[in-house]
Amino acid sequence: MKLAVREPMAPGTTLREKFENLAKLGYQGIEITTSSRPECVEEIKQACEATGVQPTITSARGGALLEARKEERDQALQAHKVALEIAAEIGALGVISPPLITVKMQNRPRIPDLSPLYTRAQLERLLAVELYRELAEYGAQVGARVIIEPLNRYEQWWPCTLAQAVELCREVNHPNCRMMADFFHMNIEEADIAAAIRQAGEYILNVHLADSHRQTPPRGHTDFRPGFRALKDLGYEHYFALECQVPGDPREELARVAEYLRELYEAA
Ligand code: LER
Ligand code: MN
Repeated sequence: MKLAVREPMAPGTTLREKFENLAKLGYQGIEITTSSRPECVEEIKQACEATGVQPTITSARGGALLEARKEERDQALQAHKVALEIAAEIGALGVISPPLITVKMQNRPRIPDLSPLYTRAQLERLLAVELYRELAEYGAQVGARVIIEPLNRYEQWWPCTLAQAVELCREVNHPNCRMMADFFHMNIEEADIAAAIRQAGEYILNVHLADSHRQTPPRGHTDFRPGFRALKDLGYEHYFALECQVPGDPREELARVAEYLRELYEAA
């Protein structure tokens, strides 16, 4: 089991300290979020080389991919391309992309309903397919993937389930367009987490871990074992990244959680 955390969760002030601390605490990877910027690439590469901790994912910074205003979509498209370039340079799999999070969480203007020509849902979908195809093609050129993230209904109208994200990937129909599974969102949206994972199969390139109330496992009531079993059966070989609150002393808690998750995964 390869464990990672999101960059802001790693103890330490500088990137180098964060990488060093993660190595000591039993983590092999880090998802680059605030430092997903071209000027940080050298520092990330050096920290990776010195500690062996691998940057696994980058983030796109700026714009909103499915906003009503074209200039915001263009900005997001460009930001995704930069994040794909950074991912390729630092050896990360690709850029995470929840397509509608920014529009919903920042209360931005949504694509209008143009029925009876096209409904809003149809337009958002058509646009998503076009934009993700362009990004997948760009990803293939530079050597990285766009990784769509389904989120729960309170953070994104769609895609919310793994099946909806798989459907989107199938429509994009490009090997560099894939998706991920987040246990916090799955706990809200999936009827059966293990079945959803089995159906998504090889489309899953990344996993986020948080307990039911978005704190470190096992503080909540999510049973991770059936989902872990499904991932093991699929031969999932990518990272599991913690994305949650870390109560108490972060070093103690992160070390304890790494050990706990490894044991749980082994036994699943
Ligand atoms: C947001 O809730 C989330 O799960 C993040 O991974 C978004 O990038
Ligand atoms: Mn997530």
